[in-house]
Amino acid sequence: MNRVALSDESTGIQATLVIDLNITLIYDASLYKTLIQDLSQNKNFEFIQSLFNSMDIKLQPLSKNIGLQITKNDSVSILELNLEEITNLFKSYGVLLFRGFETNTNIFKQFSNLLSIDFLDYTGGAFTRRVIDGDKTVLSVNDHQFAIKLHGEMYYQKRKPLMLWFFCANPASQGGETTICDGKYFFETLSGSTKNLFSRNKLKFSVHQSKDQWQAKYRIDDLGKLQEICIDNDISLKINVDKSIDLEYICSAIIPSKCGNYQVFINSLLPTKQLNPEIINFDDDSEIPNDVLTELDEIAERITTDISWKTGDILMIDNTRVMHGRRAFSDDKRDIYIRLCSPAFEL
Ligand SMILES: O=C(O)CCC(=O)C(=O)O
Ligand SMILES: [Fe+2]
Repeated sequence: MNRVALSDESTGIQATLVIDLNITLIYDASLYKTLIQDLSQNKNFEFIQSLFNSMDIKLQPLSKNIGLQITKNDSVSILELNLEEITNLFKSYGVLLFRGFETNTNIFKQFSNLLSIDFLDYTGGAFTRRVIDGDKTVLSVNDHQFAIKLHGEMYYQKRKPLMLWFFCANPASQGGETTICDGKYFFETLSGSTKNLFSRNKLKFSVHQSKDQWQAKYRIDDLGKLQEICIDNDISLKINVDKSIDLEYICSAIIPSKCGNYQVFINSLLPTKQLNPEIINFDDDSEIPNDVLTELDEIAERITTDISWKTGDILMIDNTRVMHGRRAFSDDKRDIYIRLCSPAFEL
């Protein structure tokens, strides 16, 4: 047994963790700070202690900017983890990567079912996704091989998933990392003038769809139903004589955090500019200046964390404050699944 003394000078709280010798704890300043904060709020103490005492688990920051990796070295099931404490870690970190657990698509479903509700089938989504094993709530990631810039999932409509799950059935042989980035840190890194620009101007998505296109996208064929969906999503709808439609959705690129204490840069601006530049402008129809887009790309490159997938990895993302994307890849082996949902707990 090892004993590690933890103390928090500001609160005077002291604690001693008893650690089995077979446990590797990566001590990093930010993790240490979080542990101390958690201890001082009496939050994760029991979980951390029980992890340390009973399981061969390693907790490790995903990068200096974001996330926590929870690595298991033997064959205890991921379904045995303490859900309340996973919830607490998710709330503090915004991203959790579970690695080394014995998983498959079914276990991925079971585990995500334990922590989430309201799984979406991606109706109205921008990309093409395959349904996995006949379950419409387990979908492939976007089926192309190109890089996708950072975005919040479905931030082009009001009804968006608050939480995302990813499962790596098979990694790409090269490239194909999923990227993640803290929207709070992104906001803080913006120049003053860009913060100002996005506070004063909202984004406007303007999309034209033929009758066939909207019927396929929303999986409906009547205009009444389409009207309901648009009202529900704050999307303005114009129906043309040939039954093609024009949609407009206006939203801010910067939103307040769920707790209301900080600002978050999270939106679908970058991939829309990358893939369909003509459909996005500011709401007064002015263009988003190129130097601003360059600034966003530079910040993204600087503060993005890559998830280099290993088979069986499960990734849990807070879609209200963490953006994601992916690096390009060129083989057809990559098989990553996504579930879009809400947390089964208060965020
Ligand atoms: O392929 C990935 O890792 C993520 C792609 C993506 O953003 C998505 O499918 O929503
Ligand atoms: Fe995405």
